Parts: sequence; C-alpha cells; structure tokens
Amino acid sequence: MSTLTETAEKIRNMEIRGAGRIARAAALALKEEASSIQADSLEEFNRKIHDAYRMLYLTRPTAVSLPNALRIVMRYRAESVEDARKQIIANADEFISGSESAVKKIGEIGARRIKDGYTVMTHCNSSAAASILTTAFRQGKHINVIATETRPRMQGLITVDIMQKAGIPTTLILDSAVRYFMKKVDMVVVGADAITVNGNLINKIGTSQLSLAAHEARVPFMVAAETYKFSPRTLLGELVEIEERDPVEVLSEEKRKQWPSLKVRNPAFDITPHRYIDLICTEAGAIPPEMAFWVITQKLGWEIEEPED
Ligand code: RUB
Repeated sequence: MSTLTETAEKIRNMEIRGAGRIARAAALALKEEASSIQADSLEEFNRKIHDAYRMLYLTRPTAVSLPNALRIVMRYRAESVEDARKQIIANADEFISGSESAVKKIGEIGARRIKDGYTVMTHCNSSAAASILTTAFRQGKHINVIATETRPRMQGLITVDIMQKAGIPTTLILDSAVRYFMKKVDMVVVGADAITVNGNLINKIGTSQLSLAAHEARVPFMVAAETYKFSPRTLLGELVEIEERDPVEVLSEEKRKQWPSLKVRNPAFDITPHRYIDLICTEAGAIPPEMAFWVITQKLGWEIEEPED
C-alpha cells in the first residue's frame, strides 16, 4: 500500500484523528506523493496529484482543516514537473511546521486565561485544547482537569493519558455527567473541527451540550482552534457536513440483530452556537466568534469565489 492510500485509510478508520493531526498527515501524504509521482508532462503530474488530493479530501467530511490543508499545499503555479514538485513539497513543509507552532502558540495564549486553582472541563481529545492545559500547568498553575469519556470512540481516554503523563490531576466522567459537575468548573476548553463564518463551532458530538450547561452555570466557554479550522465554504453560504458514522460504534451487530427495527444514529459532531462561545484562541490571537469573517478573508486569504474540489 502506498503512503497515500495508507494515510487515506488511517484517516477514514480514525487511526489518524483530530482535526489538526488529520490536516498534517494529509499534507505529508500529498508531499510524499508529489515527491514520487512519475510523469512525462506537467499535465500528467497535475492530473496525478489532483487524484491524490481527491482521495484524501473524501476521507472524512467535517474537519475543515483537511480541505484547507490540502488547498494550501496545492497552491502552486509551475512551469515544469520539477518546479511543481518543489513547490508542493515546500508548501507542505510550511503548512506542517506552521500547524505545529500554531498549536504551541494557542497553548501560550490560552494559558493566560487559566488561573491558578482552576478546574477546567474538556471534551473529546483536542491537541490545541490540551496545549492550553499543559502550558498552564507547566507555568505552575495548580489546575484540575475534568475529561469526558466521549462515547462512542472514547477519545477522552487519550486526553486523560496526556494529562496524566503531564502530571495534571484529572477526573474522568461520563458524558451524561457534564451538568452534574459543571458547578465545580471554572472554564470549559474544547477544540474545533470547523468554525463557520458566523462563529458557530463544529466539534465532537456532545460539545454543544457542554456549552449549554456552561452557559446555564455562567462558566466561560473557550475554543482552541488554529486559523485553518475556519471554513471558507461557509462564506459561500454552505453548511458544514456533519459526519454520521457506522451505528456499530454505538451498538454491536449482535445486539442490533435482536431488535431488527431499531434505528441507531451516530453523528460524530454537533454545532455550538456562537452565542455560547466566549473566546476562540487562535495562533493569531484570542478573538470573539464574531471575528470568524476576518479570519477567513484576511488571515486565510480566501477570496469569495467557488473553491475547487
Ligand atoms: C476530534 C475532535 C477534536 C477536534 C480538534 O474528533 O472533535 O476536538 O478535531 O482536535 P475525532 P485538534 O476524534 O472524530 O477526529 O485540536 O487536535 O485539532
């Protein structure tokens, strides 16, 4: 199996998961594909690299970091195959290192909002959110983290592992226990799969429930998101597609056979309205959700035109 098909498969089956990781892995796969494509003409090269782009693009529909990363890597204007190769490799390298330093920068910016003694609730597993928590802890702040399990794929356990390895006191809770514990929480910090032009957040299923409980309890709700998590297509009026995964993740085939008429639904993400979000920490600064338009047009430099698929 080539690196390209292997990466595409790993993104599809969630061996590679989390919006930032997916973006970096896809950029790397495109870079490796560009390095190894055999082509007699620039047209042939363009066709082959576009096929690779499409294969990666179609792996998972919700995390906008994936198409954003792919389009950034594909921004080349070349006169020859070698020239195209070089530009794609340089674009991918720049994207990957920029993405890694963005996560670090978000950690530094977000940590300023975490005070000594805070209890912070988080959901699923986000590298950007984890970066804020570990940075705050490294700065000597005595924080406690409450991590939700995140059914059905239990990504909360990845968060627990990161927190425990960092030495941060951590409590694991059921997803359904969020409201029960919210009164003990000083801040909620979550990651992002996509942010729409009107500042709504798309993140792991259950995030919107956290935001409601936080809103009710007057607990600030902070999002950690690199600027490539903002969705240019929403500027064109499109909605972000919510991935619905196999029901087997929720209930085994065996159990489902017992109740043949039972419907099982498994949306992987949900939408948190911008009015429940206090702050979005990006590498370009901590901004209110209302600034999403600025990020898309000024920071991502997207023009109001139909981006090519
Ligand atoms: C992961 C998820 C994460 C975001 C942000 O969902 O919802 O909160 O992707 O993560 P899944 P990061 O496990 O289905 O990919 O900050 O690491 O990009």
